Amino acid sequence: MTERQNPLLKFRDALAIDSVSFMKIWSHYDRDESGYLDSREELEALARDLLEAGGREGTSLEIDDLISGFEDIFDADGDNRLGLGELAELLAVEDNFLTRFNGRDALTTAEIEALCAHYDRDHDGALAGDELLAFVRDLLRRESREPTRAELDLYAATLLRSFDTDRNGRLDISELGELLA
Ligand SMILES: [Ca+2]
Ligand SMILES: [Ca+2]
Ligand SMILES: [Ca+2]
Repeated sequence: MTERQNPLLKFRDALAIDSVSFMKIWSHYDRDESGYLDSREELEALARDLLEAGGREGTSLEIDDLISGFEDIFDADGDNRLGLGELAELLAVEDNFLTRFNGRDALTTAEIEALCAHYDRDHDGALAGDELLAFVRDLLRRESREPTRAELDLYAATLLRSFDTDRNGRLDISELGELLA
């Protein structure tokens, strides 16, 4: 049996989880990639890790209580599963980085560099994978609506089709410039 990893431990003392780490956390718990934390197994893994990050080895009663808590408090639309936005509320993810650019049509070069640096967690000079999804999620949330995972994937693919001019599957600074300048 492989050792279970708890991605939440890393953030035990953090004030907020950054948006790219949040996308990685999401992928960790949505094991069947359904776009929701919807099975007992997924919710239980999340509950157990949350208790562990709080310094407790949860009993099955505590885990059950916490899962009911998810449903009572965080399942805002009452569909008995957690969507992307609902988990973001639960985990206290950082504020949307892009709100600082609200009302602006074009960004300056310095602003585009700052934006790229914010999402480019592996410092390779481009946004790809979870970095790109986190950026897209924040873009779509500027319309003050939480996108679904399916919408994120679709929109990320659309952006790549339009702006990934060298077709390497990632958006670098100059490509982001085409999008945002
Ligand atoms: Ca799922
Ligand atoms: Ca990167
Ligand atoms: Ca590219």
